[in-house]
Amino acid sequence: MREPPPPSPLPLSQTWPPEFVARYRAAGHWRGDTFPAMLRERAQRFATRTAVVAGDERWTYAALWQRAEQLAAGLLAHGLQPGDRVVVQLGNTAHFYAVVWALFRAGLVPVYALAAHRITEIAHFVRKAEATAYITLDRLDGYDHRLLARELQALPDVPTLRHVLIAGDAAEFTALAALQGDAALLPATDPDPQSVAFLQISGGSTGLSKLIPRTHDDYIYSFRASNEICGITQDSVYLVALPAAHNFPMSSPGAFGVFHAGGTVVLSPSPSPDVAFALIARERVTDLGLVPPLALLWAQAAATTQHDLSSLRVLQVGGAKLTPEAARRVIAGLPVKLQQVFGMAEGLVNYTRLDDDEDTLLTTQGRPISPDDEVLVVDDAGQPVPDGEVGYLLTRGPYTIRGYHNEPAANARSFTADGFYRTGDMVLRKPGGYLVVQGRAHDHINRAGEKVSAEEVEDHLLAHPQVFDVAVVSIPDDYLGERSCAFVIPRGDTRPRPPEIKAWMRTRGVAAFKIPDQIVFVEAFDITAVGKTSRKELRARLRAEFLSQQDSQ
Ligand code: OOB
Repeated sequence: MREPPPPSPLPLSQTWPPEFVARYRAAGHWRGDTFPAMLRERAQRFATRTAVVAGDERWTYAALWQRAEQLAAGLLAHGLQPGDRVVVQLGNTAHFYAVVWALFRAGLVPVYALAAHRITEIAHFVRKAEATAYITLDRLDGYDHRLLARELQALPDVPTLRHVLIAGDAAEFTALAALQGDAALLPATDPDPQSVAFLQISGGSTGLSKLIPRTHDDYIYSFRASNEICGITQDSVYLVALPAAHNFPMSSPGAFGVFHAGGTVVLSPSPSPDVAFALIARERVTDLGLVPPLALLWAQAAATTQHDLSSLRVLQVGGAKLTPEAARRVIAGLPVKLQQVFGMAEGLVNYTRLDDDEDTLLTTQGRPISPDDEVLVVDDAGQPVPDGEVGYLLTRGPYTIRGYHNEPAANARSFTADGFYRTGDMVLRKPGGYLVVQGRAHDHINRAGEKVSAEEVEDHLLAHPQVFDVAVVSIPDDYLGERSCAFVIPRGDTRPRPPEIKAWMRTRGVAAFKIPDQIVFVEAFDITAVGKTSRKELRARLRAEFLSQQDSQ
């Protein structure tokens, strides 16, 4: 067998210009922290405290570190090399933290996939990251991830992939539990604090998700500062009810904030109140984050629950817009302090502060973490608009990336020449710097916090033999916030049925949340007299027509 090419080293492409590096260091934001050093130090300092609770597993900090060291040594002995990228898909299981801690300890670079991702997304991440390994588990939520691993290995165009490692029953693959460690291989020194620690996944507002390179220094700053804002201490018991691999429950302040403080992270296998309320009562959970539809569901379920929720201190809601009325319902239904969180995996995170007045809490999405977060709200011409007027949000700061990994074309679009990230969000800024999110500039669907690119879904549907053309739009939805609707012009005389199209989409191996919620057949798209229309205009018109028809019914 031909030796696959070695993965190219990850460039330190996220270096901020020297004057910014100097500024962020001088301000004390960047302190030269690294993940392996932080985790080692926490494991010693909080050795006997409980770090992770998941199902029947209950690990102290010392036990988690010991597992991580063993696993790290095993991965290196197995042939992975420091700097290699590793796609990790472990859902909300204790394995997730053991593996991620191990990857940091070994100098390997995690690429965080969501449990919902399927072959199309996983293969894309492996290619873009030039990953050498995929770590997953045997089964999760009724899906056998070894099937996905087999499909991945059979692909002709993932030349860097050499290892598939499985937590649980590994079948023909290597079992994580079977790895034999060799501590001598473990890196003796800590990485450069400004090197890339991991790759996070973007919401993908145009086309496929992009990879977000976050450095040790920048990310650790973001959750250390979040801890102060959110009041996370070693007494915090934080419930991960959203997907653990998502940036919100990972770092805002999330599990890593809690590890930094020496608190306890409790993993919920599902965000449903039935499962989570029992865990809250049993573990005396104090803090957690939810997306708006779940927060509303929880507020309703709390009215009749038998479980004791009195330990709850702060409920964070973010990922999608929480309207003032929804915020009122959440506050009325749950015995807890509400905190709005408006963040993005690319960096910038805004929080309402715990002592904000009720109006701020209900009507804004908070203000940035850092005094060095620069926020610009601009018009179509890129000119700043006055406070109180809606514009495009641009940002730059000590934990906001300067570019996606391996995406020169997208970087030219998504970042200004002076390094501001174009978030794609429309906001208005209030005096005092609080932001109110108004919507998106790009076409994407924020489906209960899961971001779906209209373009990506259209691309899939266009591959269907009976689809002539398609436009995917977001439609307001009482439960999800937004749902996706595909307007389809069929090809030929026989119209496929919507369930057939949905089933076919599933065979494309994409995350289930990308399958259109609704499919509407149309004869033609009403192309204006000019004869040519942008997809953006087309989507906007279809959406407006659909909504006005709904209103008149
Ligand atoms: C979080 O991160 P992503 O990367 O999945 O999505 C970011 C996008 C934002 O650009 C915005 O469009 C939307 O999600 N968003 C919100 C929001 N929070 C996020 N839109 C309205 N109101 C909010 N409160 O979603 C994320 C990352 C860290 C912390 C929290 C959320």
